Formats: sequence, C-alpha cells, structure tokens
Amino acid sequence: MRKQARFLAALSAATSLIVLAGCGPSGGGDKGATKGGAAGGDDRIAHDAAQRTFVPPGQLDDYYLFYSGGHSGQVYLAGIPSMRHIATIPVFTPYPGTGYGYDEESKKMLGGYTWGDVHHPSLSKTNGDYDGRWLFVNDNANNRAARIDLRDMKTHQIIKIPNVSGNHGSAFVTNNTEYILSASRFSAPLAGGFAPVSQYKTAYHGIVAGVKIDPKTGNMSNGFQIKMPPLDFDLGSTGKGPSEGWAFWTSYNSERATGRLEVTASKNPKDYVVACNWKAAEAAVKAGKADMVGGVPVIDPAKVPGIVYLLPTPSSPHGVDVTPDGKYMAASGKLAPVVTIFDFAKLQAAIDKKDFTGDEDGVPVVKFESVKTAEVPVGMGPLHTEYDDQGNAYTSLFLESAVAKWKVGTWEVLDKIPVAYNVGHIAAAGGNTSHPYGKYLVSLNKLSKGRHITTGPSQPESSQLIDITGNKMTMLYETFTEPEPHYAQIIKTDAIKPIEVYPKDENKNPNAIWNPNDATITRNGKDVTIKMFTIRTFFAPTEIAVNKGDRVTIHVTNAEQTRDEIHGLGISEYNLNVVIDPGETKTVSFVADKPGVFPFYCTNFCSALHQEMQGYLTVKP
Ligand code: K7E
Ligand code: CUA
Repeated sequence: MRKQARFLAALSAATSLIVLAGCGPSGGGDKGATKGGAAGGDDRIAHDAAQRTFVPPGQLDDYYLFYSGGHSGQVYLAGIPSMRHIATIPVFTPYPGTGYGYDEESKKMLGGYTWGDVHHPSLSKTNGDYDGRWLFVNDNANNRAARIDLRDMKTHQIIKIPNVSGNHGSAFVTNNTEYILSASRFSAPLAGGFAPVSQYKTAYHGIVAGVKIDPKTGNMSNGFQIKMPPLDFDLGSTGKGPSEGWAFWTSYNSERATGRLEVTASKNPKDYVVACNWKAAEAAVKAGKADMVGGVPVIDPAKVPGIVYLLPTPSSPHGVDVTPDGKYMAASGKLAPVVTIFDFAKLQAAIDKKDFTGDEDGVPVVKFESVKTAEVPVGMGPLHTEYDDQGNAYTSLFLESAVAKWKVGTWEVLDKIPVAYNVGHIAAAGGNTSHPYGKYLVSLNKLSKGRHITTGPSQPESSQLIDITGNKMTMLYETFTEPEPHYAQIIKTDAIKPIEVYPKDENKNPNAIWNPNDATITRNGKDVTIKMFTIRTFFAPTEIAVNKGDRVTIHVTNAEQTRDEIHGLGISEYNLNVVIDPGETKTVSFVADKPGVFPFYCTNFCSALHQEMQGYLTVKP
C-alpha cells in the first residue's frame, strides 16, 4: 500500500516533468519541436510514457545502455527504461572519481595521453549475439582501441594501432569476437612517416584492419591491415549468417581531395562501401603475403587479390549496417535521401563473374547495378541503421531530425518519429546482433537546444528513449549527458554478471597485505616502499616519514570483502588520488619533491568514521 502511494506520487512528479518539457522553449521553430509522443504535451500520452519508464526507487532497470562519451574519453552507463546515468567508466581520460589514471597501472595504460575520442562501444559476441564478456571502444583521436571487462566494468587494456590515422570505423566486433574492426578516417603516410599534404594522392594511404582478440582473455593484438587508397573510411559493420567472415566499411572522399572537404569531397555522386573478406585477409597474412609496415602485416590488395572490393554508394555514405540475417548491407546516404541496400549473394555472384567497372589502386570496383537491391527513401540525411526483432529497420535522419522505420525485404517506409534534435546514431536493443531484442530504441541527438534547465554556453547532449513495440513509434523519455555520446549498445541486464568485490584469493599482487600488522615501510637508498593496509576506518601505517627527493611507492590494499566498501587514498598537494575497491591493491608512485607536512585521507565516504580516516606524509627538507 505504502509502496503504491509512493509510486503514484513519483509518477505524477515524473509526468509533470515530461509535460513541462513539451511546453518548454522549442528552440526557435525547429522542425518537430512539439510533435510526436510525450513531447506533444498530451496528458494521456505523457502519463502512459511516464508509467512505462518509471523505475520506482529500489527497483532495477531491464537493460544496460553503454554509451560512448565521445571526446570526454569515457564510456557512460545508464539503465533502460529509466535512462538514469548510473556510472562513468573511464577509458582514455583520467577520472579521479575512481582514481583512474593516478595509480601506476592505469597511468601506464594511458601512456601519457589525457584524452581520447570514444565513438563506438561494441559488445563481444558469440554466434552473433552479445555474450556479456567485454566491451571494446575506439579512440578516433589517438589511433587506439580499449577493452573494458564487463566482469568488473573497468578498462583493462589500451592498444595502439599503427598506420591507422584516426581510428573511426571501429570497434565493431565480428560474430565470434575474432576481431574488432579498425579503419583510418584520415589518410596519412604509413608507419608514422612524413610527406607534405600536396602529395596526398600518392604518398597518403588509408587502412582497413582487424585487431585480433584472444578468445579466452579478450587480449587485443594487431592482426591484419589492408593498404587502401587515400579515402576517408567512416563506419564499419560485420557480417553474419551468409556474410559471416566479411567486414564492411563506408568511405567518403572518393575525390581524394584535401582542403575544404565540404566542397572538395562532395563532388562525386558516389563514394564507396568497402567489402572485405577478413577470413581471406587472415589467410593471406598466415601465408606470408603481407609486408611488415610499422610493425604490422599490411596486405597490398594490388598484389593480393580477392580480399577487398569497393561498392559504389550514393553519396558520402555514413553508416553501413548488416541486417540480422546477414543477407543485406544497408548504407546510409548522408547527402542522399536514401538507404542503399546491397545484397550479399549478389555481391558474391558479381565477384565470381568479375563484374567490375574498374579499380582504385588495385581494389576492384563492383558494378553498382549488379549488387544494389533497393534504395529505401527514408528521408533527409540518413546516418545509421539498427534493427528490431520483427524484421524492421530504423534509420536516423540527421537533417530531418527524425527516425524512420522501414521493412527489411519490402523496403517500404512504415513510420517516422521526430526527435529533438538532429540525431546522430541510434541504438536499438540488441540492434546489431543476429537476434535483436526489439522493444526500445535510443536516439542519440546532437543538439539539445534548451530543452533542459540552462547550463550556460556549454550545452549538454540529449538522448531520447523510443518505444518500438507498436506499429507507430512512441516517444517515452528524454535525458541529457555530458559531451558526447555517438553510438551506444543496449544489452539485457541478466546477460552480464559483474562481481561486486574482488575475491581476496584472486588477488595475486605480491604487495597485497590483509592484516594491519603486515604494513611495512622499507627504505632502499632513496627508494621508500610502503605496503599499506586499509579497512574501515583506518590506514596502516598512519605516518609516512620521508626525505625530500625520495622516490615513494605506496602499495595500498583494501582488505574489505563487503560490497560498496570502497576507500580512497588522497594525498594533499601531491595531486594524487587512488580509489581502491574491496579486495583490490593499487600502487602509487611519486618523488617527494615538496618538503613539508601533507595529510593523506580517505576520499570515498565509507562509514560514520570516514572523516577520521587520515594520516600524515612528512617530507623532511
Ligand atoms: Cu555517426 Cu563517429 Cu559513428 Cu558520431 S559517428 S554520430
Ligand atoms: Cu574509507 Cu572513507
């Protein structure tokens, strides 16, 4: 009874918020500002939407939404249907909230960089469906990829990908997590070489690549790379079913232009989708047909045929997305108001017949008419397509600020819903797997235009939750995040089984200690090593006395085995904060170059005596 009363009170609060949002500033006459679903301010629709998204206090969401943090370098985690932000998983950027980037291990992983540009989180798969083991993400800025282990939801590896300049078409996972895709957005001389931009057409190259994944550990290593003409490779997608073993990327700039690409690279009516037989690429590397460039085997398709093909596609396409049955590839036109559908079986037939119209630096160009099956007239500015469990596809329309729903096979457009505003990626639940879940779709919008309490000139990004169960899509909820989500993936909560403490017997760190009496301070010349113990509510030792110029290394173990009993170790004036989860050992290292008395204290509120959890580092001049 009390629970129900609380639910109703919260429901009515949630409802008025949604209604208010519908009546709020519309952003100066933007299309779709007040149309559609809850945004229309219709009371009944708003009530219904609130009911379907309200997760009462103490209850849990049904899905995880992993969304990229863009140039924040992080991954955000929210729940669906509540859309509540629940956690930030730091990847390429230090994050004092979890002490990431301050301890020796994560500092080493970051390799001196303090940011990255995460666009495409990609969940590991077995037989084409999410298996809940890892989440891979790309770094569009510094040519890297990272692996988050879903067991503890932390970043465990960051890998540098040589030759790939601007790793954008990444980190899409193959059907059984054999590879994550990688592709250069910006062509450049290979192996970090130099050539002036005036030599772009000859000295610059693109790369499409597969980063190899160890099936047991998830460990990433550089696999195969393919030398490509100097195009700008964009988005990727992996084959399934009949197209298993193939990978696809879009590209723009078939003009091979430099300068103001908005003009120079928008001249040709068609650009290309790359179709790559990655199993053939893997075999070619094994057979020694690749050259080592920048420390990685690079295949030259002019010398090794049968691996990559180009499919002409109108016009500066952005996303390419393989259907759940693996029969079709849907390429979104960006500058053309259509999604072009390629038939994988037709592609195979065309390759067999050598139905080519020419080549680009030795890469055959397949005749468009031979592989195109349909053009779906979705609307203006199509970017990305995802799928549901009913044979429908959803395409984001940037220019139209809407999502279009269409039928795979009949190619008819069934419905359209306006979003606020200007959607980039969309994420349907399980939407890039062999068996999408259906039910929800999240529209990751690029502009929020004041549909939130004002935040000054630095504006948040907006995401909207859309119900896709009916014939008509309905708008359910709107939320805001820091910049800047691009893609996201949605996985059922029960598909992941994270641990909530690190089991003590799994901690193999030789510097871990589990008893305060084992805490030690050892001096070896100017090196001072501390084995530190922490539990509610003290550190051992509480005093660390060193001399100016000493190199200090602290190995700190959180001996708790209770969920949520997290301790931090912040050291005043030394710009250091590590956070140690239950059962974890972390190492901080610094030169005591500032003389004086510096308190250290627990930074993560852990108990009633959290404030008492402190000690002193004294640095003798
Ligand atoms: Cu469309 Cu980088 Cu996938 Cu942004 S990308 S939206
Ligand atoms: Cu330990 Cu706060």
